[in-house]
Amino acid sequence: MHKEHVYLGLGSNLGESEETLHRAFDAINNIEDTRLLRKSSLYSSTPMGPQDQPDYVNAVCLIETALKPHSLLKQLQAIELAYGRERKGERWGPRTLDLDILLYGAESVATTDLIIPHSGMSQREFVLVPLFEIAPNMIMPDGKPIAQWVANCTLDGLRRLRTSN
Ligand code: ROI
Repeated sequence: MHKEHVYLGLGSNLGESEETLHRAFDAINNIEDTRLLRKSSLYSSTPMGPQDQPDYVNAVCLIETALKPHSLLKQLQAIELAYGRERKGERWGPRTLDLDILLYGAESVATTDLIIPHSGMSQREFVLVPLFEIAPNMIMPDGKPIAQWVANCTLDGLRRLRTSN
């Protein structure tokens, strides 16, 4: 069975966020034909976008999966729903659990419901720093090393949580 290496971003800023992310790692590992290979520490981060919401807990993980991008997306959305995610139509509002496909092997996807590589990645320290932790030698879609992307983003507001991993 052909499997791809896929990086996922996790975020939560409602409820017991740290607990939610730990359980989400387990849920991801239980997706059919999918195995969790590596997970980052958990990080606390100030909200990007509207500031009138709680700080986030963020992390990333590396999985190996035989699922195609849209099948994987469906599984991730089911996990989000299982953790009480409500889609209120409010853009960039708070959420109990957000799971994003950041990179899917070397593939690009551009459909209305799914864009890979994830479009916000390059400016998001709460994605790049945990990604750098688990993949320090990664070459990004523009051909540059991840260290360079990290060096170009603002790191204030991001804090590694010692309780994790
Ligand atoms: N801000 C932070 N710090 N972390 C997130 O995961 C996150 N997710 C979002 C928006 C609302 C853009 N802001 C975020 O979707």
